[in-house]
Amino acid sequence: MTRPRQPRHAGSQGLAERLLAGDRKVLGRAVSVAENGGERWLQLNELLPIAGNVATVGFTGGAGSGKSTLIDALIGDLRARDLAVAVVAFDPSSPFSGGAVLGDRCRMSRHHSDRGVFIRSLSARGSVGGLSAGAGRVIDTLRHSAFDLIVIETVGAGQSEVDILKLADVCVVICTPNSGDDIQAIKSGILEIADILVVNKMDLAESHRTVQQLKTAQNLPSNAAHSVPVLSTIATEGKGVDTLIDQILEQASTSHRKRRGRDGREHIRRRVVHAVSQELERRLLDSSEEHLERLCQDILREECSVEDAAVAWLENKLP
Ligand SMILES: Nc1nc2c(ncn2[C@@H]2O[C@H](COP(=O)(O)OP(=O)(O)O)[C@@H](O)[C@H]2O)c(=O)[nH]1
Ligand SMILES: [Mg+2]
Repeated sequence: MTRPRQPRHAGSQGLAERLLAGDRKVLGRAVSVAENGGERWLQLNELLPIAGNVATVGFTGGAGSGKSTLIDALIGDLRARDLAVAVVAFDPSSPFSGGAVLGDRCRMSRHHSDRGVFIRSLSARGSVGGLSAGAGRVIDTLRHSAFDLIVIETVGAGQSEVDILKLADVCVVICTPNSGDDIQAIKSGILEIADILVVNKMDLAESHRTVQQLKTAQNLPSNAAHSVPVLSTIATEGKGVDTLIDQILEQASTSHRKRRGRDGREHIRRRVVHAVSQELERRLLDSSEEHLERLCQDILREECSVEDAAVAWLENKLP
């Protein structure tokens, strides 16, 4: 399929070229363009290949389960393996944005001065069309960068977070001992998309029991089709992180196609529908389409509501 032509923008051209050439200095700008969406994003996106190659791993779990601490330890280990990593945190309380939560500022600032590490916190605010649409654009953009792995952090709270995790090739769900996380996770449908379960805070009491419970649940005949590894970590001490990375990299190398097949279609459909509505909005706001003008007049004369007008306009257009 050929892409519809958009007017070229010199800035977008340079940005796309540098991004594809692996220039990390332009990443912040490219991510902002993607996050904000709109015309600039359409121009940039047109210049990028359809699919990027960088593998993505999503981390989710309750607030305070240790996602950020674990990702921080992961960054250290990946760098020791000479692998470059980009982190996108969709978590308003994330220390990546707050800066002060982790306490260990030296460790974080080491990452910040390291060109092999890119960290960005995003919020729903400012992103056109909500969290998951903005996330999709940002992750698509990073997939064209020169990193070896993209890490996504989300609090596993709602549908938009589940949507974000579906963008990831590998999904890691973090539980903590005795917190009822496992039950919450099942409720929100997160476990269905987990590829790896991690019990973090193994230094706490009852941790082995939690691991055992999750392993038992994995082995139930009803779960036979979706049995995933259960790993243990102590994020604050970096324990278990090496094994977790091995597992992530192994799954990332094989799971891209699997995920696209499993739930990719529905997810892509959602994104296409969203993109259609964005594009429609852009075109309609710029046009003086006759039927729309007439409906606006009707609303002003209080002859119909905005909702009635919207339905009337669409029914006139759609088959
Ligand atoms: N005891 C213990 N505390 C941990 C561990 N991992 C993280 N924490 C602490 O849990 C708190 C929340 O961690 P954070 O990474 O911000 O959680 P997030 O909200 O999931 O990103 C912090 O005080 C961490 O120091 C662990 O393995 N053991
Ligand atoms: Mg966090």
